[in-house]
Amino acid sequence: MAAKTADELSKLALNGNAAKHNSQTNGTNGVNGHLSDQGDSDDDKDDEVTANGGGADGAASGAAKKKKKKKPKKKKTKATVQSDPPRVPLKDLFPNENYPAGEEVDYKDHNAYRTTNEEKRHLDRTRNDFLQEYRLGAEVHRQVRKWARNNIKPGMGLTEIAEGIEDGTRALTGHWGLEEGDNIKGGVGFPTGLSINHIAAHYTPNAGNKWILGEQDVMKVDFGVHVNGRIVDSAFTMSFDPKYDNLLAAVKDATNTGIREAGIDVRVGDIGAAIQEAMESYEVELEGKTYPVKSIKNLNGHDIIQHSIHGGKSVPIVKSNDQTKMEEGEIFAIETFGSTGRGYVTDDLECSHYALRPDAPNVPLRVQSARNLLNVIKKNFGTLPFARRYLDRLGQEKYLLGLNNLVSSGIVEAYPPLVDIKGSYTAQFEHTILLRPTVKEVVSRGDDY
Ligand SMILES: [Co+2]
Repeated sequence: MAAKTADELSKLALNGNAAKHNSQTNGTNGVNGHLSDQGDSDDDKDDEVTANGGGADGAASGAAKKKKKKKPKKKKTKATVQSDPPRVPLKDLFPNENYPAGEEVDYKDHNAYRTTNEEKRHLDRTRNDFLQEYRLGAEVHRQVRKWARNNIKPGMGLTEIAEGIEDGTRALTGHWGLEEGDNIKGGVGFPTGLSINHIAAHYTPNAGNKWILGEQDVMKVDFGVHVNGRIVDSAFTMSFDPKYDNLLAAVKDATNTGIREAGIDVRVGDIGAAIQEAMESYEVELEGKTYPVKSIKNLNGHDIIQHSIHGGKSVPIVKSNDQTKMEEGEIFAIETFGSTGRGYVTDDLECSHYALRPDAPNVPLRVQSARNLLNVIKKNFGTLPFARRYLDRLGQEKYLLGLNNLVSSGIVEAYPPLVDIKGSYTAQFEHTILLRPTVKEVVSRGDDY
């Protein structure tokens, strides 16, 4: 998910909100969610059928009995490879819970000592409670996006695509999110962004959406996985016509530049300058016209804190005087957006993304449906972003009045789609990085991007 630079109007409304977010560095909900041990995958069910089915009836022959003895088969056999579509929980594929590390990068310059420093190594070991959760979430992301990248084709509906990604995420984390509180333990970290062409971010279908992906479309796929509120935020761009290759290459290069420059004590404004330089060294030719690729100047990367996708720090993607430094232990989503348009986004289209604000004011709600809905949101999402579709699947109906009331009361924040000018094309790549005491871990890195 992207962070949009507050414009003057919303700055007023926010009323110093960013500072408040920033001071809140610990998780808000403190849910102790380890993965449930109850296997609920299709896979388990199939095994159940095999184990119980086909047994001999009352007139069992000796042969049948003998056969039974001959097969002291375990009740369940665990899958050792991921299925297609992905439905095997990762705890079955990694029984020792040793999830693969991301790309570990040594710090540079005056921080190079950290790699071998005994004190930092100790700190890394004692503060790594979140590391396995992060690595599990990242492996889920890689396996789900492998399916997505192999299977998403023009002609598919956006709803089908979004549900495919979300069901994969739910199955692999082992959290289908239908029982109260389950989605706070793990599962979908935020709504699946499927933003096409001039739409840069925060578009996901609402109920009844009929949008079909086209051959000439450029689609940003931005989805989140969380385990115990540790959100992996990573995105890529898909296109089906090679004419967009340079646009995608520019943004991939820009994001990798941001990842390379990021580190403890680094000023975010300097990262923005490096990102912009990489991004704007590209151009793209479309229908005989050459377009410079621009960094979208009011979209940013951001820090992530437990259960909150935006912690309060921003990572600009253009040159900036922002002197804010990255610090040890922080987690950042490094995301960049390139555009053939203005390089500036505004709110447009129907909203689908929402999140309970961590600093929600305690105001009396006169609308009954708003009170009920707030209860549902708190119990199922906490401060994690959610989509209208996620309310639908929980059986909520006619909630729009209540939802809008929560937004206007400042309790829930709406994240409407962000668009550049019509006719332009935008692309995005994003990774989550952990600024561990000893190394920078690009936890969501895969062999794809
Ligand atoms: Co993000």
